[in-house]
Amino acid sequence: MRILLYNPDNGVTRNFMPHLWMFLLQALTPPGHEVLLIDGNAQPMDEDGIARFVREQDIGLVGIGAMTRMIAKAYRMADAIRAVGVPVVMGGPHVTEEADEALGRNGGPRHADAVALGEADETWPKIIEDAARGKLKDVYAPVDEFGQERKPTLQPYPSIPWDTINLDQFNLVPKMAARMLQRVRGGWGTFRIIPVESGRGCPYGCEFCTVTGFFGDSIRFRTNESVVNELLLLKARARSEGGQIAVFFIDDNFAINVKRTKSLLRDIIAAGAQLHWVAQISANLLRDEELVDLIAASGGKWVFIGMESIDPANLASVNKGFNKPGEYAAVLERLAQRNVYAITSFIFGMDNDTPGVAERTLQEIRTWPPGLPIFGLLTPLPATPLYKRLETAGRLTRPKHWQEFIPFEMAHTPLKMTIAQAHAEVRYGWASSYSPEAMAQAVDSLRLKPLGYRINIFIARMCFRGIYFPQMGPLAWLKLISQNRHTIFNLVSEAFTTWRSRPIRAAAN
Ligand code: B12
Ligand code: SF4
Repeated sequence: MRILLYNPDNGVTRNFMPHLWMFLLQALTPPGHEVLLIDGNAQPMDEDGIARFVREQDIGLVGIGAMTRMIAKAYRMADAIRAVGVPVVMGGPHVTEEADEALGRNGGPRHADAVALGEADETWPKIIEDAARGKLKDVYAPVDEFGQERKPTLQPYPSIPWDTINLDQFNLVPKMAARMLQRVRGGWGTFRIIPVESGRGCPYGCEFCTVTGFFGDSIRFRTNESVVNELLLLKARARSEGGQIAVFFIDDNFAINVKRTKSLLRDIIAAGAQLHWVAQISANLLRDEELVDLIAASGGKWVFIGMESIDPANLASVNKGFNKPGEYAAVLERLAQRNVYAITSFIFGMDNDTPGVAERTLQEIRTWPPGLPIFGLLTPLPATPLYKRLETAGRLTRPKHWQEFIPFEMAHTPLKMTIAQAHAEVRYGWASSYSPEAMAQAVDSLRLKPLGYRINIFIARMCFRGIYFPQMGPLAWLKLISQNRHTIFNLVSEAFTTWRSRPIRAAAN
């Protein structure tokens, strides 16, 4: 049977990275089947396009995964596929919480033939077997023989054949530039960000988060050896194709067990498996100097920190009191001293937020080393404690907000500001942080660092801006390049001067 795994785009920006679930399920597919992957972020498709694709490619089963944010599009695509007679199985965090919605059991239309609840590592082979026999069940739950929920151990962990998988759709280097960049030092004909997990689960239980409920509060880790081997495979691929691969450790809190993280990072260094990497780590765990040393030595370049708010009352209200705003600056300095920078994520519209929260937050941010600030709105995702609290209090203004997804539109009213005010704060945060002046300032603040760091932060800022300001097509990018032409000109001239001075220095020597 030919199987298509599909993940829809979010309609606002292109994701910089493919989704791990696709590669994982592909690796877990029993022999005798062929699995094709389409990530809507890399290969945009509409309903007609996907219906045509499954017919022309003789697809026998389509698996669709989606977060809540993309579920409306996922349902539309599923409807189009089912309309041409091909069965659809859906999985991922949204349908796990809203299986009845996907199966049309709550009065709405049916979108999926089957739903895979929770982690599907062990149920996926069974789903394929049933689909091949034409006997799909409605629901596949990861349970043991006694009907108790069972979480995959991650030991052993499937080996994803990164050396042979077709990754053509996941290259961040524009086609026009690829040939020229292949010859740049180290080879830049391809640049791929690849998701790797080293563990699953998070015990912290922040009120707005799906993770503790979905993956559980006990953490499961892969062996160091299995992670190191995966990195070595990726490194070999990058070398063989004259390109670059960076890794995103998608663990929710990569240093949740500091001792184990240190041991993994030491093993990465010992095996020479360093690649540039990004990971999510909470600020409280970055107090440890030795950990930060190892992060830098093992290739860590960016750390995503869910700061959420600079107001301790807000943090307490969402069960994230372990974040201490008073130590944010020291944590970021500690990272920056080792040339590691932070993606600092903030949520506005919390219950203690009042108008002006964005400027108050920006005043703090301006005192920190440059990074990539991102701003979102508090969103009640299905089955989270936040959803339940707001529902009980009768505060949900759009209880089924995912059915009509509107970017940056709240689904409940915050206590001390209106929905419109909360959005205005987010807009202010993005506009102030990513204006051409702010970009130039971020680059300039790294003037004592080598040029590479300035280019890195500039390109990262150009991309991150797209999370809020739609920049899907070449025209949007051209406009952005023109707005930032002074910074680009300065960086290019400095690069040119550095390049020209090399032979002169060599000759002088
Ligand atoms: C990496 C990541 C991202 C990446 C992008 C995704 C990517 N390219 O990988 C980035 C950083 C860009 C990102 C952004 C966002 N993310 Co995110 N992200 C994650 C994260 C940390 C890891 C995802 C992952 O790979 N997990 C590991 C794999 C193995 O698990 P999985 O995807 O769930 O897949 C398993 C099962 O769900 C199931 N499955 C999944 N799909 C399918 C499909 C089929 C057919 C089947 C059978 C089974 C199946 O089988 C898999 C194996 O067991 C998760 C948290 C987490 N730990 O999962 C949050 C998470 C998915 N993100 C979340 C959110 C909210 C967001 C944002 C909306 C945040 C924001 N406010 O901006 C944005 C939206 C991005 C967008 N595209 O629009 C939520 C989603 C909750 C929900 N109900 O939708 C999560 C769960 C985190 C949370 N705090 O709750 N994210
Ligand atoms: S620390 Fe991160 S992953 Fe863990 S519960 Fe909080 S927000 Fe979710």
